[in-house]
Amino acid sequence: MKNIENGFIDYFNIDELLTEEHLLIRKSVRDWVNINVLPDIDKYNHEHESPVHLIKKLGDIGALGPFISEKYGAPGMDYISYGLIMQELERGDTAIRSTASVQSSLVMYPIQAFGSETQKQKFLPKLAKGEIVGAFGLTEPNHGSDPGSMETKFVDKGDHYLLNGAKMWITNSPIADIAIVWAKNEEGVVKGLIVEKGLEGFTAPETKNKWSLRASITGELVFDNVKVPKENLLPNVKGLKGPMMCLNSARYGIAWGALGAAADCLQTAVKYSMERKQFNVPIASFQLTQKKIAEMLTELTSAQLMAWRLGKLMNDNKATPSQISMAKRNNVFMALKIARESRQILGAMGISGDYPIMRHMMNLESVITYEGTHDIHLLITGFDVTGIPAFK
Ligand code: TGC
Ligand code: FAD
Repeated sequence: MKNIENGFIDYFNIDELLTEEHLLIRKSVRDWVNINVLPDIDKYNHEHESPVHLIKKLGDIGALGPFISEKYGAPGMDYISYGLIMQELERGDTAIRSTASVQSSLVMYPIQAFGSETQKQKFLPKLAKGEIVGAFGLTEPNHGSDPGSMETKFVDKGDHYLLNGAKMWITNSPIADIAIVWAKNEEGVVKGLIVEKGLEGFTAPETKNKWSLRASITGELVFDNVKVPKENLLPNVKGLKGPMMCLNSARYGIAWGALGAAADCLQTAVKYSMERKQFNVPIASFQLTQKKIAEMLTELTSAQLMAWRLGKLMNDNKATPSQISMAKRNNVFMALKIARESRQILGAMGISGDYPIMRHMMNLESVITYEGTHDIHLLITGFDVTGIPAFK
């Protein structure tokens, strides 16, 4: 089992491309996941409950806003470190990575990039420590892939903004203290508002009965004549590019996160295939099992290299949205295929909660849809190559 046993799969010695600091960060998050996530995560999934007590601990290990400036109480790390953290968290469960990526890329990033100095000072240190939880409201009941047609709107009432509308499928909305809400002003221009919990007319009901991401809380954001203080408008961005820039950062993190889920499935399958005997030999002896393993390892290795290269481009501020789309799409699809193939190697055991594969597979069915569906990302690449948008 060359290069695939030491807690993670590294067939192409990609570790040699990482710094000592990267390796240390990865090890500390890996150890943290082993202790804090793995023992109970199957139970949380069965009970359709989120381990919310882990949020503050995520802050303690620097997993909330890793790339946000130290000036605001965050770690100020590079994008490879962010990717490695997402990879390790998703090896535990996608729900934990989702919480960290929403807080980091979809809540802290827009406040740092588009917020006033007062907003940054007020919210970022608490978000970094996990003392408050954030959510990101872009998707609406009638507008998912096409957020530009959003109906949520606000009007200027002199001393406040009046917000009306609804957002749906929002990670952590029922437990969020603040939500970054994207809404149109009277001119139809998309702007971002920081909506704080407790405002009259603002509710966040939970969306129950999910068969995927069961250890993550999902809900709505409903605004019925909510008076939002004027100082809560993000002053430094307008248009759909605001939320899309947040998505660039989150999609990048997902491209790494998928590596963690995939590696966990593949490692489980390889180990099982060496131990399980049929026809008096380990099932790993069969050519068809080896074909599955070899193909999965090849795909995972390609995805790891893509994530690493994208991380270097992110660090140099050179990654394009289309490159990020390609990596998100490729790596999540790779992880889902590996989960499906690994599950087959385990036979009936593959559906058991005693192994992580089925849980990863169900989670990945959300990941392939959120942050832009598999097909939308394909069309983004098509647009980049041809210059022709095939969305409409
Ligand atoms: P289009 O006309 O192409 O663009 C409108 C404006 O936005 C700009 N833009 C971007 N800017 C930066 N980065 C990007 N990735 C950008 N994509 C677009 C664009 O340049 C333009 O700017 P300007 O200045 O010219 O106005 O927009 P469109 O309406 O045709 O839509 C394009 C499309 C379909 C690609 C896009 O809207 C899309 O990606 N749709 C998918 C929606 C999506 O990803 N939603 C995610 C919701 S959040 C979520 O799922 C969180 S899951 C959380 C968890 O991890 O738990
Ligand atoms: P639709 O847009 O209705 O798409 C349905 C199908 O049609 C898809 O297969 C799609 O690819 C296809 N399709 C749509 N348009 C085209 C086209 N032009 N060409 C070809 N095919 C097309 N959103 C947030 O804002 N914040 C969150 O925190 C958040 N968290 C989420 C958590 C979970 C667990 C899930 C499942 C979703 C979450 N989302 C969140 C929403 C997510 O981003 C949307 O589900 C996603 O963008 C797709 O939108 P939709 O579900 O409305 O599907």
